[in-house]
Amino acid sequence: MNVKIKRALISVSDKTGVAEFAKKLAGFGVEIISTGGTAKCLSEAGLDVISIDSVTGFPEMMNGRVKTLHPKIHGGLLGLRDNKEHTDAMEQHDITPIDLVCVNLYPFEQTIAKSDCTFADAIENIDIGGPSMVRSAAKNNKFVTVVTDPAHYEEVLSEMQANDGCTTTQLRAKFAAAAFSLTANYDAAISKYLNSKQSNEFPDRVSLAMTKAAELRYGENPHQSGAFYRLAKKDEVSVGNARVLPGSTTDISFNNLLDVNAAFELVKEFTRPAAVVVKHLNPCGCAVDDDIKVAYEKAYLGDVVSAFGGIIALNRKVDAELATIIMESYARFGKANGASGFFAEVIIAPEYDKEALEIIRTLKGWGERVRLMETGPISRDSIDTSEYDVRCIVGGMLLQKRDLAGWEPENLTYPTKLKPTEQQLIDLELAWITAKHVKSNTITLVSGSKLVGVGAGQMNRVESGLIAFKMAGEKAKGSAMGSDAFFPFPDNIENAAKAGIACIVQPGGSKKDDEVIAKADELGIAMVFTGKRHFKH
Ligand code: 93A
Repeated sequence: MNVKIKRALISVSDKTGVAEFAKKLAGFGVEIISTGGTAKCLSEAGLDVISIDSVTGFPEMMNGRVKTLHPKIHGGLLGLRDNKEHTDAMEQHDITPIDLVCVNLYPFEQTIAKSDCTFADAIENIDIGGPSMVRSAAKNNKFVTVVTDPAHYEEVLSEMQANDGCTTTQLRAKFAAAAFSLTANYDAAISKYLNSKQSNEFPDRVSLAMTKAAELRYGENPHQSGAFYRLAKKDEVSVGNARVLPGSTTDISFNNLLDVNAAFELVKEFTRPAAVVVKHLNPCGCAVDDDIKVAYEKAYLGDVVSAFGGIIALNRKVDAELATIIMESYARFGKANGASGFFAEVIIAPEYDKEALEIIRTLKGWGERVRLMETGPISRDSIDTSEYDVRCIVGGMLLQKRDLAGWEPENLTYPTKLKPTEQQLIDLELAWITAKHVKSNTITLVSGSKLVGVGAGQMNRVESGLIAFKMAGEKAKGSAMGSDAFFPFPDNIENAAKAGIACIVQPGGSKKDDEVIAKADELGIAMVFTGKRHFKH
């Protein structure tokens, strides 16, 4: 059935070619209704336009959110011209049929593609009235022609030309199908965008339902006061499942708790017997071995000077023998340096033997003062993956998912000519894991499954390297070096070669990787890329 176009509604965002189209429609005697911006464009082109508000009897309102959403419009689009009830209703409510709708929608996808698009911009560019008219017209395509694309203008006009100002059933059906595809795709883009904003990884609101567990001696410094709050309703001081042993001193400080957290987090990484010594949030000793006693000695000897006043973490039970070794290691250092007050601040272990406790607590000087913390079994599996990493800044706090990445052999790549040996890979693993737990910029050096050098918290990586090499001294020779992030320049590799480093593990990904690799090749250093970075701020 051919339908004569007598009245058209034109409302377009993309105004390309619309004035010429409207002029030609007017040439067929078509009356044109139009919305604000489109009406202006058409009037300026010399056309007579009926404004939308004169049809609806309402002004365009709410910044244009409501302009065409009205029964005078949708009745004119949806009313069946061959249904008496419909035509009676149209007559009764003074609704004039609209035979053609020409609409293109607010540019939602173009808007969200802009780099400076805000959420509010995106929402404002969700077209409601346009798709409603398009759907009404497309539903009623038996009588109404829906034009949703400037590319369709010519096709409509040539049909009208050929059919005395009418469109054919086939054309209307074809355009109706195109119209529903358009609105379906439009809604899909909106839903995709809105769903992408629905991150349920992070809570919208963080309520600090924390309980004061203890007031601490002081904060980071004696002129600051400090307290410990914990999430659960327990009035004991603990770090995760590391709790201060009953009978041990509870006089644990603000800085102790920070260091305990750091030491405990590192020792959890290992399956083999491992020992860690932490000072000022960074490990100064860390070693693995088949025997926990040997691991402890190695960790302690890695940096005897820094171990003084440190936090010791072990992932195996402390028995009488291990307790004796720990006590003696500190006594040795004390004697050698004429220190009377030699001590470690805290020991953290899964469990203590009765005899071990006896030995520690009866040691005069610091045995009675050291804080003992017991954790229960320690392993990578005991890491609570659901916890957030929370950091406070003035006036707010930052939440992130914890850095759970470990040593991932399947993700390693070997870019240098020289490949690491089996033994070197074992040391590279330890260099990488310890680097993860050192404040950035980080360089770690490992030799014989023992941390021998650490460059921590420097503002450039070269300086971190120099500190690590100096600290390791002779022990740097033949050692494995870890870097928490890529090398921006090859300078660090040159320094490493001078210090005698044999192999390096780092994430890779620098613009200058090629130069870094070439330098390692030139200097005979084997390098491994992990593909992941471990910044720790
Ligand atoms: O904000 S809307 O969803 N509310 C409406 O009632 C409405 N009617 C048409 N947007 C509406 N439109 C859209 O306005 C059309 O789809 C078209 O994209 C645009 C044309 O506005 P103007 O003629 O003022 O430039």
